[in-house]
Amino acid sequence: MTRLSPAEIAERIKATPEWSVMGDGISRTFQFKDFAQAMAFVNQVAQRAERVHHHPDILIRWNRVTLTLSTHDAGGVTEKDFDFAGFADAIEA
Ligand code: H2B
Repeated sequence: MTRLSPAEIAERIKATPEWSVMGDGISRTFQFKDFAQAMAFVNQVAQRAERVHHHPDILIRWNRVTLTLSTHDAGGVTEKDFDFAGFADAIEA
């Protein structure tokens, strides 16, 4: 999996407008009703991460969950990260 260039990321992120570039990755903060809802989301993210062997950084702060996605093996953002972002957007909805 090859790392996307900054121009490719800028183009690709238009399809996932809630996400922004953060260092070597892409990041989004999701907000929920309460901690239990936030954890239910995190558990779905964790199951997917194990299934696809792609693991976001996860910051949980009561009803907010920040996911940061990058592909360590590639040293930056790849299509895998955008795939995962799309999945997270879909389960949040
Ligand atoms: N997660 C993320 N975010 N990036 C990776 O490059 C990565 C991973 N590599 N999870 C996976 C595990 C790799 O180490 C295994 C062997 O597939």
